[in-house]
Amino acid sequence: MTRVRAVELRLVGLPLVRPFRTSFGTSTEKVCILARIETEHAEGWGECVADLEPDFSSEWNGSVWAALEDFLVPALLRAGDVSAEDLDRVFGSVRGNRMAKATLIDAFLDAELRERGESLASYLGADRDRVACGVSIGIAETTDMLREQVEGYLAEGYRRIKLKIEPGIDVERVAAVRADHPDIMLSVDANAAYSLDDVDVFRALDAHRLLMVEQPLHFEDVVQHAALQRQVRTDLCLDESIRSAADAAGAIELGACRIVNIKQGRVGGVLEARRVHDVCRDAGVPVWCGGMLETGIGRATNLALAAMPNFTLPGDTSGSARYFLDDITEPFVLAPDGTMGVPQGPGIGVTPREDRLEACTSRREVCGT
Ligand code: SMG
Ligand code: MG
Repeated sequence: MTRVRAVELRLVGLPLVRPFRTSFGTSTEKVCILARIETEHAEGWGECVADLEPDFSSEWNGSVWAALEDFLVPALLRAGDVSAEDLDRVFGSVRGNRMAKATLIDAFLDAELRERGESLASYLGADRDRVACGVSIGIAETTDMLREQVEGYLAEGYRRIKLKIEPGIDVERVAAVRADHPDIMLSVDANAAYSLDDVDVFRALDAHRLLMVEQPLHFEDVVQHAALQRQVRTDLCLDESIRSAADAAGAIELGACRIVNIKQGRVGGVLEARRVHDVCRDAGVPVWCGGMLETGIGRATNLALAAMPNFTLPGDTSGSARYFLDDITEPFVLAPDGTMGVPQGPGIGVTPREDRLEACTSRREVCGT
């Protein structure tokens, strides 16, 4: 049990090495909120997965900052002696706002673990110290440009290639990449861009032996995903639709997916992510760690999560160089065998480099003493 003395919020921005285009837009810069929590004995870091706009989710940096400043940080400062497991209760009067809550829950847990000298990976019950990594490739201008990018990432060692797709830029691209690489682990992610009227697209994709089709339909429509899963052979995976362990249990029960993408920030932090993992494990559903173009802070958190036993598929835990010229932490480097080391130090095992943090910060606020 420990008391939170202060919370420092920062808005940081880092240019991406190449634009990242999805079915809902193009990002050229990573802009996110970092929280640093000071407890009586330690400090901890949390990174928010929200973005500049409410496109991937209904939360965005502006809503997260407001939720933190107006409700969540004051609740934490008022809470007195607590442990990370108490925070769901501390934040219980605020509905939703999972990405905002995750930022504080992860930062608090990091501080708690640093205080007792335990790594996040060990706390979560990780069963390995390296994890297999995949890469998510944005929608490219042309098929040939995509093929070239795939070639480059495979040469770096990535163990699974995920292609972003949208209506009209799908089957032909997948066919081209599959023809180049008959045996790679290949998947697609539609970010909710299709409807059940597009079932023929997914039937056509069946021919290309994809590992999965991620979030093909509307983010709120689990029943329709179940209807689609009955009509295609390829495993469906849900991302946006899974906001909690309860969502995961419901989706699995309905037959809406056979694989789950776990993003700890999307589900309200690593503690809920562990519950999602457990629900899926008990149902025999494999999971993998999603990514939100995190800086080294969020990446360290993701790597610890990805080392849990039911994370049996390579995640979107790519090397820092795939995103940034100069990360906020020391860079995470992909080994030639396509794996990355899980941080072993106390907590998430990394901290921002002071000079980089200052250079990237555009807004800062300290709450508490
Ligand atoms: O972190 O490498 C990464 C990005 C992985 O494709 C990725 N994320 O829907 O899974 C997803 C997307 C959401 C990111 S939108 C900016
Ligand atoms: Mg996704």
